[in-house]
Amino acid sequence: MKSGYRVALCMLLIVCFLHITDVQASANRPNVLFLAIDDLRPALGCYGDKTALTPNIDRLASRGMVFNRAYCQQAVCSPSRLSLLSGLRPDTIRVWDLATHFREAVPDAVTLPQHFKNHGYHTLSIGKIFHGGGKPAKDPPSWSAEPQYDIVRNAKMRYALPKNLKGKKSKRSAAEAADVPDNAYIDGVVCDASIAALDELQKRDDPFFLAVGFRKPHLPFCAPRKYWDLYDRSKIPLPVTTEHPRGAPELAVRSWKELEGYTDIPEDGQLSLKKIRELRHGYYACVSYIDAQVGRLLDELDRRKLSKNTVIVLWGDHGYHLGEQGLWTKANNYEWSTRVPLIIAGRNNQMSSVAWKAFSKTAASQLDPNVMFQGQTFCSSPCMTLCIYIPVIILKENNS
Ligand SMILES: [Ca+2]
Repeated sequence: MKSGYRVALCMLLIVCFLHITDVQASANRPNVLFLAIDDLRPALGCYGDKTALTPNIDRLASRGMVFNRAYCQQAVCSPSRLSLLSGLRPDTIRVWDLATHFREAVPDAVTLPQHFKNHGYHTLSIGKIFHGGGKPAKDPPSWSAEPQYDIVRNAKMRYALPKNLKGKKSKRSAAEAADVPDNAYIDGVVCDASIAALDELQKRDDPFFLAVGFRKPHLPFCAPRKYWDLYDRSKIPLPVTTEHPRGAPELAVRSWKELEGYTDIPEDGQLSLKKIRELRHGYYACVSYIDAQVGRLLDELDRRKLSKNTVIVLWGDHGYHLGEQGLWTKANNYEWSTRVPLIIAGRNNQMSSVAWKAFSKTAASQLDPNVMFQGQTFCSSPCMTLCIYIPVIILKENNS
């Protein structure tokens, strides 16, 4: 796949939203639930993963559009997130690390939530959206209210087992299974806060853009035991290949030193088969834990009769290696680390289906992906605008 198309898939998300909101600005404007899931590769049933138990995200996918060839801009949290949220490439916002704020290079950039805010939406952030710490975690122009749980440093929200609550370093065990409720960890707390926020948001006259950021399945793989118990560890497949690609340059197989430093990970990084199995089990347990939180939000939208007027987007900030190719975590350019889940569920399935068909037939065949697919450049092209507007107009006519 050409690199430009990788950029295009994430940009499509933004462009669809921008133009949908423009067209419907004076009519019936949908709410937006924007779900960011940290370090989630497409380990989901709806992506054909036969191990993953993700009934709720699969339920969302069944009424939306699943993008099978979505790729992040850079397989690192902050560059990926800030790129998607600004609609600009990492090279443009000059963010390739975890410490730089995009407004240093592009102070006047209009982010996705900021655009909604500028067009009459109430925008709210709960959990990890821009980034989980430091300067990049904050962007006041994007939000109508103070973000909640955007930076969390409390070890008690990260670990639950007594042995892991001891110590001062942030890295303790790389995984834990504890007999605790969902909100013993941060993501259950974020979900609780999001459900509470919906109560307030529904009372408002203006539509909402609610961004909810879950931190699992990012390391450490800590989840309530009931999600571990969904899986038989011995039946979770091992990595198909554990060798570096033959002939690959050393730089290409250099990965993030993220797993190292946890108390149960050997200093030399050589993992036993037992530990590999545990980590892969832990990742899937965390995916199911997050799936349950997504299910709670979907149920709450249904209960409040908000589903019919809420566009839902679910995306992962980058992919992940769980021992494949001898690599762990992210920060490399192989498929496992760059491919992401992206699901857009409109108020009805027709919206996303028609929009995607128009995009793929009209735009992708006519444009130079190396030039067109970036932020405002992409949006300002009459051709691209047309191909997005057409399905929106059709939908508007059908709905009127
Ligand atoms: Ca991440």
